[in-house]
Amino acid sequence: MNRREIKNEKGTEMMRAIYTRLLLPSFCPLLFRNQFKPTTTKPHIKSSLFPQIIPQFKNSAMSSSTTMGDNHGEVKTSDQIKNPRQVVKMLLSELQDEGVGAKVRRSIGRPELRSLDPFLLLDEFQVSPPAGFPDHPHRGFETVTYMLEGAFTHQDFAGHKGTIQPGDVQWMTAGRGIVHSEMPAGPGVQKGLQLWINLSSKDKMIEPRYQELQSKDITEAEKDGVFVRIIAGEAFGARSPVYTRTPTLYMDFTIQPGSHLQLPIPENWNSFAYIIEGEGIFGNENSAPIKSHHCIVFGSGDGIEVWNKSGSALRFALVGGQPLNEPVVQHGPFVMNTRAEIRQAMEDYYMGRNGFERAQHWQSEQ
Ligand code: FJE
Ligand code: FE
Repeated sequence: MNRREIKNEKGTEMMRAIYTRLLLPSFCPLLFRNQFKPTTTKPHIKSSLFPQIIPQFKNSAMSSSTTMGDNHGEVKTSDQIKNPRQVVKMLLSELQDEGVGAKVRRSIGRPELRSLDPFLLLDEFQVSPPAGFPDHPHRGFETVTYMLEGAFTHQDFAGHKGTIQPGDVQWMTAGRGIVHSEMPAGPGVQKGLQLWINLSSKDKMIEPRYQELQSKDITEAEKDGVFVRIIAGEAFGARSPVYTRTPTLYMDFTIQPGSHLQLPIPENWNSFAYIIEGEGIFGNENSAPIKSHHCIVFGSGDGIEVWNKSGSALRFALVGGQPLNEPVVQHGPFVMNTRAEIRQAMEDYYMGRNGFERAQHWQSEQ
């Protein structure tokens, strides 16, 4: 009996209560509904993104009670750093199973780095067909997918469809609810980064929205051997058109051997770097170089400094964001402020309400 039939035949309040209290907590295997399609053969699912409900309170490496002004006004234009941020944590992301047959290197979102307010998860994904991330929901945050190699096709329950190519970015504000599939668009390994950014309590239930930037539309800048692709925020006097509801900066830097970067980051923001390729020296010029697949968390300060003293190019993503300083209660792809709101999200998803209406009859084509 499917969800629709349950709803039609026994749609009483009592059934609803039994359904949400007793059945929902064990619904993890139903997250990727497509795996039960009779026409496709999909590998076994291991859903480590559906753990216990974990309440989190201001657990970032650093937090501040200062509130910032408007979204885009606070980035300093001068590159003078007076108080460089030091490395406070470093984490090597190791391959793990995710989605259906897919592999990800997770850094933020692992037990060692549960979250870094406002960031909830960072996955470097490597996926070959038929693996992928079939039909699944989101509520309460944004996902930012940045393609590094190959292509990924996205389809959602509102008819939104698209394929992102290398260098393209999809900035998806799930808000009150999205159900979608994210699958490799071609043969072989497709690689990228997916970042989850939390939304403040006032924004969690907004209408879903997409901002899609093709590689050719991403602002690029270069200065003294440092090349940057600006996905969000501002660097070297250039700015991205992306609107970040939770104030965020996201850069893809390539530093040539012998070059040095200084970049201001608003004082009370949290920030981290993720090394895509090569090795670099972060924070203190005399520290040991850090290699690819490491996530580097910065402490407080007014900006970052990075040196490339190796013989080959260093490429890393640099991300910063204004902490929300709100309670975080996460249950897999639902991220809210309270347990009651998580229960509500699960109920809405299963009953097809409050933004999940179209979930009832939709299935992706892939
Ligand atoms: C998932 C909820 C999810 N990492 N990296 C639960 F949203 C996902 C999920 C992803 C994902 C998708 C892409 Cl394209 C890249 C990702 C998690 O879709 F895997 C689980 N278990
Ligand atoms: Fe998703």
